[in-house]
Amino acid sequence: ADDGYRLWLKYDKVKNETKRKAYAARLANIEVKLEQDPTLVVILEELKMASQGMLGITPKVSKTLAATLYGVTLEISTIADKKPEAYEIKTINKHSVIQANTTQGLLYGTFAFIQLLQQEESITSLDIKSSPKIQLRMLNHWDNNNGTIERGYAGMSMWKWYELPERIDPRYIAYARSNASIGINGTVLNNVNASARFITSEYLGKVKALADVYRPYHIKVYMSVNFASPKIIGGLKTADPLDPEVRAWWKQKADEIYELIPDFGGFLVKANSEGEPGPMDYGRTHVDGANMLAEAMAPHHGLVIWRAFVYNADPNGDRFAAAYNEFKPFDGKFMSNVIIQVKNGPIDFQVREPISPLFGAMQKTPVSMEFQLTQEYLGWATHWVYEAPMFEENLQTDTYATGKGNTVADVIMGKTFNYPITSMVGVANTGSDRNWTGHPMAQANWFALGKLAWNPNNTSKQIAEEWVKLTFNTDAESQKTIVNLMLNSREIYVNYTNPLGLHHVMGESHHFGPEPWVSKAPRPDWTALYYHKADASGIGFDRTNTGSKTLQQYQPELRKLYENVDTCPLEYLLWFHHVAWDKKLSSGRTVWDEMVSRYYEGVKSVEKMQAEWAKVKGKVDEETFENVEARLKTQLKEALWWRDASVLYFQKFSQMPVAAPYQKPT
Ligand code: GCW
Repeated sequence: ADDGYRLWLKYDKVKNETKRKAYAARLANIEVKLEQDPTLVVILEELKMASQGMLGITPKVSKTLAATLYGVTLEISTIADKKPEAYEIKTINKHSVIQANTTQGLLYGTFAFIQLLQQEESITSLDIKSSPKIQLRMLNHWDNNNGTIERGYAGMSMWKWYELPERIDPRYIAYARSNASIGINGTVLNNVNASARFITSEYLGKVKALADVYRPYHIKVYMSVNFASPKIIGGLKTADPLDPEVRAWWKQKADEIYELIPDFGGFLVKANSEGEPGPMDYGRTHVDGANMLAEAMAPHHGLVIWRAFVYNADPNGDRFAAAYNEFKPFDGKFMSNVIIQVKNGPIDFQVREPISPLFGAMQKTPVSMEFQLTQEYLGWATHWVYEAPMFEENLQTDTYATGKGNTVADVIMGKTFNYPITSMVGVANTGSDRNWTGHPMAQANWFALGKLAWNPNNTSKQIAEEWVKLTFNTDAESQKTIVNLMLNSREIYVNYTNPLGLHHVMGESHHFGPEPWVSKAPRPDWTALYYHKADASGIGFDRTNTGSKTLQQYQPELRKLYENVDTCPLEYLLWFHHVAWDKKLSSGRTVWDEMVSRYYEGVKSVEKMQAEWAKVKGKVDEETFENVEARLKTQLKEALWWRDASVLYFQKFSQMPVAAPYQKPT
């Protein structure tokens, strides 16, 4: 049985015998045309593991290999694409040649080559050239030092701080391999709600141990920092970014870190957001705060990644507007080693969000994309939601920043404004669960982040197909079934939870299940009522000129797409409009009937998912089959809960009946 621990790096025996023999002939000999290097060690180890598992052979490694013999050549040489992470895979006579400018490129080329074998592709005439379109491809872990994970649904933290630095858990290496195999080159080890303890000397020694493990895999370590650290652990009276002592403290801290970890990536900062400390506590600005840290990091070429997830608790305001209002005026004011990390949408990782207006607005200061892999608002680890279609939807949205044809993907790739730093981040969905992600299918979301960060124009379909092939060594028909399940899963979840552009109607604080009735919360912009605004007159948040006017933050062309209530795509309707319950929609149904139908069809779709999944019984390993089967039962139960709670609650306002086809209880 497979327990999911190996993720997409399965390396099971290649079933097709002809192919296996052909691969084995090639992998029998490896020619190494480069100097000894720690990355070369892990490359050879990976090739060995892959060969032993898939082909039942152990390659012979040598410095030269006769052209008359079959083999794999690893070579550092100058290739056409000068990017340090680029690689080429070619077939030259009897050799499969993997070439790169650096060992890092070679590492990615090697994984790409192994993945071809895993997918049983032909390798007889390869001509592949690849390099990443984004520089920083990262996971952000929201892990705390007591082992808990904020919004983590797959067990506890995998970093065992109390065992470090002495003991290196084998999982750290498995983690590094998995990330390197999809091109991820950075990891933020701790929660953005950061404990200052992580940058004490005690913890830095532990962080160093992890950095040493990840270095050969070219995964740089970053830390989230608490802005008030100079006070909390430094004994200073203030953390004011303009205070000379504070500035000196951070400089010294940066020096201390780089002394231990010369290739340390940088700091990630959540400041003046949800109660976290920040420069505004001292009447200073985001620029003052970020630049102070940037100055401390600059001599070491370290980065400051400053988050734009900010909002102020104004009961009559529009949280949608906050990040743009706070950051747009500072465009160009940040130091060159600062990047602003923006969540995909304007609110908070909801099941569907329009793009954050900051994409396309910041011309002189680079912004990067923060996606959430952990399914905080997407059914935790019990609902099957493949997130790549959601990411794709945002990445392919045109910002019209400098005219038509400037998608979010273009912006974050640095194409639109020539950003010197580019980055895409996923808030990790990993934990100590044996299969890493709790829901076995959620592994695909981690995989997708790597593939999209490598190339934001990759499609969710391509990625799903590849992941399924790597993960399930099964027949083509079953693969297709699983891919289709994946591709439909997110829209199904939207339908039974937040149809028509509803958002933020989930359970308060824990963010699970429906609670559209929440009217009191520690902050007014945490209640559901603030967002859905359902009343006798209708439902939805008016962000047009008759409402909060926030649509004005978009370029006129994008604004136009959403502004007109009659042409606004139904998926976004309640994001931008307050509409009467009996308003007729383009679907021919009233708002109420459309909502109801989506809730009910959503639930039915989960039943269909169960039926589809049943088809792969015996085609995927039993353990995964049963795991997913059981989770789908929970999903159905919870989908019914969402549907019934939501329909009943909103019916109080609509006072309209549930349409006939949906009146019979399921
Ligand atoms: O979605 C919200 C989460 C918080 C999280 C915050 C953030 C780390 O509910 O738990 O805090 O986002 O992104 O900072």
